[in-house]
Amino acid sequence: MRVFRRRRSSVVYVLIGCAFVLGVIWYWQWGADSIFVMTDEVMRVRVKRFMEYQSSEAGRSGPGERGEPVVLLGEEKAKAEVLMPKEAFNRLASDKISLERSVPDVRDQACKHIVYPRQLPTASVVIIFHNEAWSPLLRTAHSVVNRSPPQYLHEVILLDDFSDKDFLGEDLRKYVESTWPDGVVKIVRTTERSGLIRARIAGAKAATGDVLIFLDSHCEVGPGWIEPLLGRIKEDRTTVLCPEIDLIDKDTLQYGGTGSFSVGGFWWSLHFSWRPIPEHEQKRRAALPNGSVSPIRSPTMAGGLFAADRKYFFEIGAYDPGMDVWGGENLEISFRTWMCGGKLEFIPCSRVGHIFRSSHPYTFPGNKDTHGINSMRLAEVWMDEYKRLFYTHRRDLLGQDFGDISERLELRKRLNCHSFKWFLDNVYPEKFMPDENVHAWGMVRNPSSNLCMDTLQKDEKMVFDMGLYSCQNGASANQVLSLSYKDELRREEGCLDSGGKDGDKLTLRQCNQAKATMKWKHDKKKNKIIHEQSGLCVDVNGEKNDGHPMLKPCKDTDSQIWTFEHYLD
Ligand code: LR7
Ligand code: MN
Repeated sequence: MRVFRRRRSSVVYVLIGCAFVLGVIWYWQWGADSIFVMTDEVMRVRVKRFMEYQSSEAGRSGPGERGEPVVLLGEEKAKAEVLMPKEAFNRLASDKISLERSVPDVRDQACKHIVYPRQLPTASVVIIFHNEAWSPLLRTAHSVVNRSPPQYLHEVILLDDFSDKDFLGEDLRKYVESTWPDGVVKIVRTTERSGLIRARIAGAKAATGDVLIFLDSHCEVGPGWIEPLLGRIKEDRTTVLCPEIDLIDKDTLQYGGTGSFSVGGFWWSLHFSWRPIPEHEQKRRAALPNGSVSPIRSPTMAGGLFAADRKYFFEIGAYDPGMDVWGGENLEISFRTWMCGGKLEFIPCSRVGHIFRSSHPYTFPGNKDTHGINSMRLAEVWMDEYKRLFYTHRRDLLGQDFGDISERLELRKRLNCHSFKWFLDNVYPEKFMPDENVHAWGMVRNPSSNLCMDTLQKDEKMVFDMGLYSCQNGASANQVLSLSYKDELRREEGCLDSGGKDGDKLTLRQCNQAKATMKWKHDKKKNKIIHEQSGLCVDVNGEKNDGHPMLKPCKDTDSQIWTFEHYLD
């Protein structure tokens, strides 16, 4: 009896086992196959569409084709000007241009000879938008579909960050469904205004391709843009990559190519800056294959346009979800990528155009200074003692509430990231620190007048004459100057220069170590500031002061006495 029962149950097991094996075989043979058949069909549609666009592109004609400018005249011009303040770009010109216009191939010749592996990871292109105008948004989507080989384009996600413009609701849905019935373009919507940082996180979470590529909602991608990004990530999944950003003119929508001469930097006020590719990086690249178009290591990125392995993006902490609306996330992801073991690179052979607008065509809920508060979070989590240099610029922010950063601090610990000093030493050694490795820094004061040298709010990227203003006792970043070990009187990027004649003003312009007219001597006993080349002294220009320090023959007078706020030697 017992034996029989055991035998019967083993028969059941064998039957279950057989059923399972048959099931697996069936799935392999038919189930999986039918899925493949479906995919093949969709892929066929996509390949056909791609080939059709590619072969028709050269013959296209109409306004703005090949990225040419659209110039409006008469009544249209007047209308466009009325719209300008609201849209911050020429919407009428944009609306005249085909959503599928061609753009010029601005790549370096050398790019066209690079052969990428046939097997590349697939991309989810995430385009976030809040109240974007119709034509730039859809032109972005069309350009991605038309210029990305279908086998690499897993999907395009239009991530609507709670727009309230009517046409971005049903109309957009219908347009997308009828234009791309194969489903390659998808719309995902947030249920509240998230701001661009959380919107990107939502887009990344919705994505299922191997690689994430983020774009702003007013871009056009260039020919061959996607392969160099996917190829490099296949080579090294810890790279975060930016295409080279071309300029789409906000007035004429002209697509203009830029060269590959710049990398990203930052101001201590935590705004992004462009700077020339440093020499050490040029040297490193020269030794690489395809040297002139090889990836360029960059300390930071502008923010909107980049690619990362999807899993890696989340491994290194995606974004700080505590950041609101706009600003700061670009430097945060840059510092974090480098400090936590990744690399940030610009890819010269991948070109994407972006409309640079004059202002934001959307509201900031609560009128908050989101760049300021987001940057506080960035400084507090990632910049260690160097956050002091940010607060020098933003004393107004001291004591303001920046929310809870404990999870980001934990992330930094968990990933065992380098210090900010490591980042400065290894990734951005050119970065000038106003209060380190200098003889003296801070306010430069003429005690008898209590006037201090002052930029008078002028933009340091411009050339201007240094001014004078009543000393603000360390409260104004406009009065911070440093006397460097190289005898420069300088700010972050600009140095004081002078023609060296009696009465010449002190002009702030891009530092240049080769320039003898940019060298100054100061000793704290005599308290003079001497222009080395001419031997003249900086003078507050006495009673006749016109708001500018100037060079005068040296003499024993109060108007030539200067003290620095801090002396380090
Ligand atoms: O609340 C918002 N929700 C959104 O979805 C606010 C904005 N957005 C969308 C918006 O529709 C757009 O697609 O976010 C995107 C970026 O906003 P923009 O275009 O107003 O920003 P920007 O181009 O002026 O600013 C740059 O810096 C930002 C800092 O937060 C972002 O990182 C932007 O992506 C970034 N843009 C670029 O890097 C493009 C190249 C510019 C350069 C140099
Ligand atoms: Mn933008």
